[in-house]
Amino acid sequence: MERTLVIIKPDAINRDLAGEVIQRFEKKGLKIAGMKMAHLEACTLKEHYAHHKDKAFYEELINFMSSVPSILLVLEGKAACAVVRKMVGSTLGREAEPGTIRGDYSVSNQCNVVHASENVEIAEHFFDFYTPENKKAC
Ligand code: FUP
Repeated sequence: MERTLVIIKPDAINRDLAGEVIQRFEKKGLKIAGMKMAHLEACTLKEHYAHHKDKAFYEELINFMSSVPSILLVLEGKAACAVVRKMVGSTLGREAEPGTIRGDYSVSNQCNVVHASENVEIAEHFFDFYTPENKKAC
């Protein structure tokens, strides 16, 4: 069975949407294989979003993502990565299709409710990446 990593972002926590978002994944038939709340640190996030480091929104993105704790969720199911990415919708809230999580809950480019791993390799990398042991390296 495939596993993927979802981050329920600070905007969803601030807007009390975490339960609703988690419920959508559960109702779809995905199993919660792990869950924890964690205050993601800027140094960790800088590595996570390194591919965006030259973008104008990079610093603001790091500040936003480290503003309050997020929920890290490991979801398990058949083709979990693709299924979850489809449910999450496209990156920019205003452009995301209605019916997707971002399409239903976000009109923002930055505050788009959730992050989901693109594929299994990336998901597996981030399972280890967001452990307390890794945090010490920052
Ligand atoms: P995604 O894989 O859909 O999460 O999207 P990206 O990796 O391309 O983008 C990561 C994050 O950058 C988004 F979730 C939000 C942020 N972002 C902005 O803040 N402004 C933009 O114009 C585009 C992305």
